Amino acid sequence: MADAFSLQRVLETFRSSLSENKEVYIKYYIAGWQELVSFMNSLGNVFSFISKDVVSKIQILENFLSGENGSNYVTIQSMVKYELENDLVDLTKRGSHPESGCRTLLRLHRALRWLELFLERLRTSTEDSKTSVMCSDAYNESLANHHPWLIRKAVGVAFCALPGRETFFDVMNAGDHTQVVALLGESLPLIAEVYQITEDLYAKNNLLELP
Ligand code: 1Q0
Repeated sequence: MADAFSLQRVLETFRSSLSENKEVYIKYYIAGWQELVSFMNSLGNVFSFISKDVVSKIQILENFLSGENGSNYVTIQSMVKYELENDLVDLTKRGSHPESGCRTLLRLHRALRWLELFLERLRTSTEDSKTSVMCSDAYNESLANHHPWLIRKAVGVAFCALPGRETFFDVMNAGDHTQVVALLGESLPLIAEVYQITEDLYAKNNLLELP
């Protein structure tokens, strides 16, 4: 199957998202998320409320990118500069710009931290490790801090429906366990780098708590 999910492709997309001078291309950043969404969809309907939210955020960013001001949305850096300079971001409470590129990307950015923590757990896990535990530990350490109670509950239910570790390794389509672990070891610094660059940029501009 040519278009089956593969960890390799996720890795390549995130790799393409880094420019030579360490800016992050939105086009590839959202392409990486698109790959992860197709993976999530293959896990079943319990996850559709999660993937729907990711898809709508990808769509918002895609619309900016293909819109008339698209040239300002080429990188996360240019987007932040453009939206801030033109007062296009609701900074303290939701107002006339409830769906700015900055606040939309921030949601994916926080989720990327979850992904990094989860994949690191998967990489170092042993045969009897439970994916639901790895997932929820990673979630509690990251995204959960930004979610209200109801969502945390729903997410908890979804985690119980996760396939086991074996299945995860299989669907990654990256060979046997040793090869998957090696590829994860290769991917994680990259995901961490994209995450850190965005984190620093948002911190510098005081954007980490956008409503
Ligand atoms: C594979 C299992 C997936 C587990 C996902 C864990 C994270 C759950 C987060 C769920 C939140 C969904 C409900 C919507 C919440 C929104 O309110 C919230 C805030 O947005 P807003 O507009 O209301 O302010 N949205 C978010 O926080 C965005 C959440 C995105 C979650 C993305 C999870 C992506 C998971 C991808 C699959 C990864 C598979 C990993 C293994 C593959 C190997 C590379």
